[in-house]
Amino acid sequence: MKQFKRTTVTSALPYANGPVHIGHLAGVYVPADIYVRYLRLKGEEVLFVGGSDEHGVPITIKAKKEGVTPQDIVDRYHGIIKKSFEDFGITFDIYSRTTSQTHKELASDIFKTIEAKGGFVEKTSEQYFDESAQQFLADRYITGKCPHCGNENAYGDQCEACGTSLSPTDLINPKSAISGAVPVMRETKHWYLPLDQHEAWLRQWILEDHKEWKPNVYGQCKSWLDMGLQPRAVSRDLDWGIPVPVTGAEGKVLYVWFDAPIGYISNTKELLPDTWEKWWKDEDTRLLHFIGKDNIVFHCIVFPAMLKAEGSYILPDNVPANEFLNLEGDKISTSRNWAVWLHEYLEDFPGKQDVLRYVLTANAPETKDNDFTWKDFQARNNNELVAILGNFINRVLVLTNKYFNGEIPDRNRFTSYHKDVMYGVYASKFELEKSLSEFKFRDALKQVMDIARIGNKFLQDQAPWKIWGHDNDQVATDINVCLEISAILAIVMQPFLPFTSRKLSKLLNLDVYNKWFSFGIDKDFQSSNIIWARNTVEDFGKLDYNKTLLKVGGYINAPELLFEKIEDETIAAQVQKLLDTKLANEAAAYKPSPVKENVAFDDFMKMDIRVATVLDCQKVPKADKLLQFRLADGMEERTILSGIAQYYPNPEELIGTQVCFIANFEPRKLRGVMSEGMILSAEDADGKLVLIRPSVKVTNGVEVK
Ligand code: B3M
Ligand code: ZN
Repeated sequence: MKQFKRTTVTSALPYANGPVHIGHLAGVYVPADIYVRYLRLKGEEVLFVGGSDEHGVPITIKAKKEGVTPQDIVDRYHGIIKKSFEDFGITFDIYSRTTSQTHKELASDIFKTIEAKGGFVEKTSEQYFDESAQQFLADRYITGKCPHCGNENAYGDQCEACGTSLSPTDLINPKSAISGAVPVMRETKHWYLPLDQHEAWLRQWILEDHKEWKPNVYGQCKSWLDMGLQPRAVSRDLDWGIPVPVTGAEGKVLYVWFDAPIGYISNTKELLPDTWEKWWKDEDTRLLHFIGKDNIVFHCIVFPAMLKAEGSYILPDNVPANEFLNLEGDKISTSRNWAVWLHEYLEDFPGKQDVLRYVLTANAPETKDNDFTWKDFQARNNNELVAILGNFINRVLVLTNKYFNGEIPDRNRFTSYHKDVMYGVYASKFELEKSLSEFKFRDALKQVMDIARIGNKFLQDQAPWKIWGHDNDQVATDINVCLEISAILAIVMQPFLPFTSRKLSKLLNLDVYNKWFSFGIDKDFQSSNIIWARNTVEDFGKLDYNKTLLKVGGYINAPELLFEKIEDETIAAQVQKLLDTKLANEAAAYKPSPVKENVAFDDFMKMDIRVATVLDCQKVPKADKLLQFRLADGMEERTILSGIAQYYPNPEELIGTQVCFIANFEPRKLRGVMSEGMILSAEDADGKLVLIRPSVKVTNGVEVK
């Protein structure tokens, strides 16, 4: 394998049209941050580039909806997103934006270079034009009826009801979303990247030279290539974006997917105006793109073709894309608010960034889509972080204080058994590095936990509390070994659990913590994080089977818990929050059924609707849906069966409440029981039936009119 001198790591630029959620973190930013922190730990030269993607049609649509400018939208969300990443300890060297001046210039320059080399083809085609708004319509700006499912509100690029990808001309009765006008076809010229001309080298480069790419990435590339590549338009008729920098292109901007990946380069240039080129043009630089699976084609095929056409840039060495994270069984969706937003998580779980980082890594969608559930979140916190990692560290700190007043004891009874234990720890560290080098973050995190497991088992087997007073030298040696394992944990956990690593380093009084502290970096957490990450290097280098990190005679600090149990109520509240979202979504999506044909007053009067009090209510045996009511109807009593059992799992709770029923409904026999009427319910948006009752108690038998 080629030896590189340095690594440029990019992570997808999130669209600045909404906040970021756990799916973003799990799929892209946590793995990228772990990887970068790991390289820094090893003392390697690495640059971590991030930023917001601030162009594209969805941003203009959101702006229009809110009556503000697209710039207002991106200013708002860029700030929120940047802060979320900082809060979660994502240690970008730069997080900038694609509306920066540097970016506009560089994107234009790259376009011009490709254009000058004849790397584009120009084509004229017919596209929908809105005559009243005097503009061409982006696919998203055209709505109409879906030819597949009949949904009246499908978009020109996709029907959200049935999920089919569409093109605007597929829509039946297309309408402009700007003016409501029926659009007309008009000719327009665009610049295309002729991907078909790039197919041969792409095939060789990906399918032959990069067989080591993750199977999900390789497989997607292969299927794109096997379908045959088509020229792709890289310009759009739109007024939000970077103007196409050639004459004759008035009113046209660069397609967002043309300018966005260039953002990685521009942000590097903004950070390092004099030395940026070595991160992008030197064959000794290894380029890595961390992305989600929906971005694979752009990073493995389109962007490399752009860079190749430009001619002076390196291509990615790997693109470790992840699959998707779902939430409680449903696809995460910004528009449906089906997400756990990072800023909201921190409001509900202050200081628990590492718990989320842990859960998202342990359950990362590395090879297939995965599901985030609050129950799993709780279980991993309570059964893994608290019970394994936190428990080990806490016992060690408490015992050191109890037996040695916090002083690190000597290990003069160090035996081959202790040596074997330490060997096990180093074997895990070795596996951890191997997993990270293969982008297997879940496996790597498991190695961290295995080190804690080794520690716990060792402590349990040695049981110093049983020999204290009989053989204190033995206890001293065992505690020394446990403290050493704790120190190793503080360092190897740093890429995964940076906040906990910092806390543990402080508790153990590790050199690295003290040095870090002397930077005074608590004041500025983000830069502190980077300095911190860089300064753990020394200790990672010292991690050597034959050496120790801790000095005998040094002191540790008073114990503090690293993690705390998360209670059932806390989890129930989060689940309830999601259920509320679901209900709100259903209510928002609800379309009342058409009103039925008019009825005359006399016809209405034929219906005898009355109020009664429930005397008794029970499930009908062997009938899932039926409840049997005994009602006091002001006359005698009557029995009515109603198909609402699944919505009232505790029917006895209905006793004493009032219901409305049709008294002159033809009696009929159901399951051998005569039902004398019909009880009235409303059917909610989700299909749930809810009993109708008077708002205050009324006399049994009165009529509803
Ligand atoms: N903004 C799509 C996304 O957020 C897009 C990524 C750009 S990476 C250059 O999924
Ligand atoms: Zn459809």
